[in-house]
Amino acid sequence: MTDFFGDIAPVSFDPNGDGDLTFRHYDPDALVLGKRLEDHLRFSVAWWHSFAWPGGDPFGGQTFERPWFGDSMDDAKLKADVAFEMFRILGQPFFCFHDLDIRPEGDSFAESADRLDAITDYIGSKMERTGTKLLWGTANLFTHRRFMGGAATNPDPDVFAYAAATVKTCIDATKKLGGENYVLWGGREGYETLLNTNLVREREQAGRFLCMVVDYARKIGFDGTILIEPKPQEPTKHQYDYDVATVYGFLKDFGLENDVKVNIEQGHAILAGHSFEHELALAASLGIFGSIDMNRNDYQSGWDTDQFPDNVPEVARAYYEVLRAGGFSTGGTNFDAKLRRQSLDPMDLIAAHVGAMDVCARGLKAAAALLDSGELEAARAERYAGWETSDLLTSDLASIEARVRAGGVDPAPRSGRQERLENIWNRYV
Ligand code: XUL
Ligand code: CO
Repeated sequence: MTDFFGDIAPVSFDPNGDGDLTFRHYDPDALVLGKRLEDHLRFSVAWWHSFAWPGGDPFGGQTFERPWFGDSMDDAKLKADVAFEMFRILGQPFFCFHDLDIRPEGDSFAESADRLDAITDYIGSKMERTGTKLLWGTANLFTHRRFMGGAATNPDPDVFAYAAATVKTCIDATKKLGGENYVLWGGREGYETLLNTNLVREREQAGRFLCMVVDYARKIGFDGTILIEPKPQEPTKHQYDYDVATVYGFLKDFGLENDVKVNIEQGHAILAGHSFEHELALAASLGIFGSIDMNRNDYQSGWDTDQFPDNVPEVARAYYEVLRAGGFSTGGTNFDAKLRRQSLDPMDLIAAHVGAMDVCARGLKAAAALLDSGELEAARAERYAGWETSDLLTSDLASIEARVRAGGVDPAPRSGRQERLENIWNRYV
């Protein structure tokens, strides 16, 4: 036991509660569309932002003082102790990690790998005791300077090898902890300037890397889902996993569209010039929807500020698409979100997650009610009713021309009814 969270008690559901740390909307056991809310939302805490991030921004360094900030394995264990204390307070079912979040880097690759093994033993026994599960593991292939020119796409073959070896140890660790997914976010897989970049070769390297990852995961019997997390830029000027459509094209190119899905982050979707729901709907329709990172950007600065969600209508749109896709299978709702740097206190960490979980619960319930009413889906089906009956869609150009010329075809403009549908939407949210 640590005393980091003091006397903060486990958060419970009370719709009329008046305390700061109460769920007013998230009742894990409530049934929505026949499924427990906890099983719909599958909340996950991100180890990196909650326990490893020191509170810096581009203009200033560390603002948080945490007793586990340091480079030793004892610090890493204390960090894990505090993490599991927070999980007990929140009661969320999952967490996620990068290797670098949970263990200090060693002086050699072998030492780093041994430390990962040791800390995952330590975390694994806590998971067994508490029942908290791993949503996904991932490798940090972007912080260390060796990765400044890319990991899989680095022009130096030794960096490619270092990245591949690192991912192998992280898949092993994820499997060992029963992780339900393995994520690859290519933060440095892109370029800073086209003036020194061989686009074709770099893309091939990324494809080759991903094929090796899929092969290895299957070979060792990892039965979780492998996920790519699209992001258009930041840290690099241009990233190869730009958005869902780009990732799909990439997967098709390397024959991986049945092996890899996507982890879609709200803020990344916005950075790519899309809405979150667009990315979700597209992934679902392409058969590659996997999981979500539910954290928003600041709409004025445009940066990837990784803030906790606070906007119910916005998350309702997202969950509508998740539910329409049939809900999560191995995926879940990961808060890849960090506190603001002035939020110094342990209670801020709890308040951030409690608020975010409540926002998501409200959004999901609204989306479920609307989906259940069938109102939007009936309008959608009606809009495409002609497609069900017309033989014009499957004909060929010359026969179509003949029929149009003969006068048997009469295009009749019809209202799209957008405002009516927006009004329906607003009745539920
Ligand atoms: C970066 C980001 C990552 C990934 C995991 O923008 O979202 O934290 O989620 O590497
Ligand atoms: Co993310």
